[in-house]
Amino acid sequence: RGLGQDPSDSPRLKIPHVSPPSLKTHPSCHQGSFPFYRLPSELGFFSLDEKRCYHGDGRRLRYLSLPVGMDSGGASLGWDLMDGFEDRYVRRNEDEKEGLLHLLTWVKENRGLLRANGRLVDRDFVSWRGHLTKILCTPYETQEGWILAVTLFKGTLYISERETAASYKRRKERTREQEKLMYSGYKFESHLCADSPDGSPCPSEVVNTNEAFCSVLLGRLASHSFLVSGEVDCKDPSSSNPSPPSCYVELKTSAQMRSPHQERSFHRYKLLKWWCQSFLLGIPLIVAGFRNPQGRIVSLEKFRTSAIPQLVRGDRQSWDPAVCMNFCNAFLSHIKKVVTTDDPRVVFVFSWEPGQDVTCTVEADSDHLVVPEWYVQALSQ
Ligand code: 0WD
Ligand code: CA
Repeated sequence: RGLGQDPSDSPRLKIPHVSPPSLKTHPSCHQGSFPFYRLPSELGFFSLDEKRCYHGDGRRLRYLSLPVGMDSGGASLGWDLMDGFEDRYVRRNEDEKEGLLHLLTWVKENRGLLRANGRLVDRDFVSWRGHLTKILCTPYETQEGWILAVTLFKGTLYISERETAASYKRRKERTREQEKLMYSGYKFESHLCADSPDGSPCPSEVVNTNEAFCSVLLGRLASHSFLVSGEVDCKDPSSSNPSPPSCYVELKTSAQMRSPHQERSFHRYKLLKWWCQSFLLGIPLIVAGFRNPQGRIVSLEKFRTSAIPQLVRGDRQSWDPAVCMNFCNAFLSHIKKVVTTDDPRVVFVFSWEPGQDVTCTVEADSDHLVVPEWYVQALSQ
């Protein structure tokens, strides 16, 4: 303008197409002090039953029941985590992609709790905890990439994962040994969880991975407010702080360590994921079972989530929790900058592969919506 151009010249045609900026993921780009992170507060919860049906209550919440003598180290363990793999195992159908379904169902049923300041949902982001865990681990991840689909709807950004081609392939090519390993994690829960606060675990029960108890929490990371939901393994009835999420406990299994090399890789990879996952929801305690090569639990150990960063601090090639959180902060800011079209039919697809930057493409009228039509209808009423 002002340079004698024809006013009918559309500026749209003159500006070369600028693709959305990319984002660096290397740890060196995200060092610094730990950003502000508020302990999340529970706003509600829901349960998924043995048929994967949603219930707006806590019917699938279970209670931690540790074996007598665990604290003195004298527990007699030897639990066989392979027991029932053949005949008492009901597997969730992983071909059914739920996306944000159950979380959005909770939001729909509780939208009165979220409406404020002239917004339908007064939060910057809505997502599963598992998706945020992947974001936190990104600067240190060397194996698996991810795809996160994002839609802006009425001022809130919804983040939902898409399966990558590589993880689809891995899932379809899982060996029997890998299936058994997955089963063993659930079987471990059967040994430590009871249906009531003073009940006893039933280790011979059928393992059904459709079942879940999910907590829904409000959180804040720096300038980003979010609504996040994650699956909670159990509640500690004897917790000194009975209010959620402080009374929640995460259960984990891992291979018994027999060499300094195995110990290093436990610190470097396992503890990184365990810390990210539990820290995000404010779960203070992780109970870990170590299994021998035959699939029997040989020891139990408690990890305080807050103590994990100190455990790994001295390690060579260690990870830094501040880098994880700073990267998450940067990625959420990046999403806010890139995703500015408020339309449930528009999906911004962020992709990342180890060693590369985060890139983004846009689907103007997507076949794979993040925010389904029923949700748009329900919230617009
Ligand atoms: O479709 C999928 N691939 C997944 C679905 C992967 C992970 C979770 N989910 C489902 C969960 O069942 C839950 O209903 O999403 C919901 C929210 O989960 P989240 O807390 O955000 O997910 P995440 O933190 O990744 O996993 C929590 C737990 C796992 O605990 P461990 O200790 O293994 O990290 O969810 C369970 C598992 O117990 N889980 C699954 N449950 C059913 N199907 C699956 C799966 N494929 N993967 C993990
Ligand atoms: Ca678990």
